[in-house]
Amino acid sequence: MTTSYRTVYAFAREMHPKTVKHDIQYGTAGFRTKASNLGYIMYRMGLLAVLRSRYKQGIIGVMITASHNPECDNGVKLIDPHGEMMEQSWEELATKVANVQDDELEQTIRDIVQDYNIDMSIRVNILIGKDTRPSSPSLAKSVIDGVLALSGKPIDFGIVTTPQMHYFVKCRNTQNEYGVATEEGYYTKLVSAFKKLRGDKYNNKNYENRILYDGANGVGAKKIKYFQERLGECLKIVLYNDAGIGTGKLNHLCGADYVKSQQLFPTGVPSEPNQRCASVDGDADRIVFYYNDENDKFHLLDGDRIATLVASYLKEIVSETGLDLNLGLVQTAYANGASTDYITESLKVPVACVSTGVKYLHHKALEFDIGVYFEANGHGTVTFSKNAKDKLNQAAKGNILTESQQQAASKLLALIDVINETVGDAIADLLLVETILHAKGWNIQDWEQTYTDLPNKLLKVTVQDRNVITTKDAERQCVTPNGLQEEINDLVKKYKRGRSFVRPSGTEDIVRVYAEASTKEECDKLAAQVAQKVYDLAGGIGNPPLIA
Ligand code: G16
Repeated sequence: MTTSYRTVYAFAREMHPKTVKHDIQYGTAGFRTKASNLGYIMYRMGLLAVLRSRYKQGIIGVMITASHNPECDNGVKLIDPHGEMMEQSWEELATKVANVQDDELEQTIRDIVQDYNIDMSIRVNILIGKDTRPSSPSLAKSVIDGVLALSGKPIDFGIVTTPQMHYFVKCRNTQNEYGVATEEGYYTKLVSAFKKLRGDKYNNKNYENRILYDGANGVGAKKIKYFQERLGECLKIVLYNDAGIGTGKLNHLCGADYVKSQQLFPTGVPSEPNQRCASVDGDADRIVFYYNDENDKFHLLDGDRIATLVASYLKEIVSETGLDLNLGLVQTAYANGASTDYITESLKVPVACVSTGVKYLHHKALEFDIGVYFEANGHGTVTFSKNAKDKLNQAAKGNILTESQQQAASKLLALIDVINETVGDAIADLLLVETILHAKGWNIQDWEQTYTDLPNKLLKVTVQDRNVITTKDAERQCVTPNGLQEEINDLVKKYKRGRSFVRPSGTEDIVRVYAEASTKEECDKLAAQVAQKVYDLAGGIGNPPLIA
């Protein structure tokens, strides 16, 4: 088979011409912007996926989603053969391919082929998935054109969650060793492991097997139905926010991002006192838990809470197995200070802090035998090294350990199958949390009582060019604009347990401000004051932030 490069420019010129003058960057989770500006980017990512696939000699995934963003946005990210986010060194290439002029595209592709010594005769399959955004089908068509232009074979998985796509890619590349690369295979793997761990006793002490589920009016609402069918009475998932495609309701006043960033109960879910609820985001790769108490006070259990729950449980089981496996936890600067104290001081699990973006957390987690990573926004999972899996498999089978140690090893092996190791997966994480709460006999209040969060606040500031903000030290320190970090330091000093940082978002055209302090009033004030400094020193536009 030979690939003709001529179609590359012809397709671009006739069907997918570059429509945006300014450059767009491969951000925290790929390209993300107004859907109407993305046609040519999608086509070009189809081209790049084929190059990456031939270079890696493995199957590559392309996911079309803008996750937590509003319905009018869309985005695209590439998934590497292990089911992970595309290697960072290729992000620059992606940005280059996305931004060259149409008549430079063919040469850019030729240059990459030459520089990376890519064998263009290799037959490759590119898996394509999309969320429920109305713009997704036509954008998928553009990706397919890109794949075909370089003689790749597109395989369309239709509407799926982002973590399902990561799972499919990994399954295909491991010849189904990781699982069967179909939706059915995914449901079967997760549900069988969950049921095995739960056994016949659906409730346990304070734990009740009922949860209210906010589907964010997205793909997470569609796919949870397959779990409802399979789980039945074992776990009663009551679905809310399942509006039709194109109703404009995706992530609107609901979903994990809304609940976490606004710290509010979502619309569309009934408020039942002390009832455990969960919200996923628009592509179901994040989840947060929450409840309203009898006084209608809202309580949030976010990604930090999930991380601590999971790490503490894994630590218990690992010690029951008697095996020597190192367990570590990875967070970002957004992690609540109280959670980090709890992990280091009470759980005595080592913690690493990395920049925002699952790609950074995932890679750090791989350094441990068992790496738990979660962003405070509810995006995370657990990774297990080959060493850990080998030891557990031997322990579960062999006679070297006591019976209780063998049982613990078998339990941990089943737990691995409830987890989607490739990326944060809201539904797999839901099943994991439910498994742990059930095992501990805990209700959501028992879970919450493990430590007390410091009040915290997230704000957004709109500036002319968010790239004027640069950071270091896992985004905890601001390098430019000059003087901003000093101003933040001066403000933080005034508040007990004060902490604040700013960073440009990689998924929205804004700067994010995070603050925490010992009281809610002080935290709100600190956040607003830091936001004002960003507005003043980083070229704020529109209305200045309000100072509480
Ligand atoms: C994506 C990334 C997350 C990140 C989030 C917000 O999530 O996968 O790792 O935390 O964006 O990023 P930023 O603060 O740079 O806008 P999602 O769920 O939107 O795909």
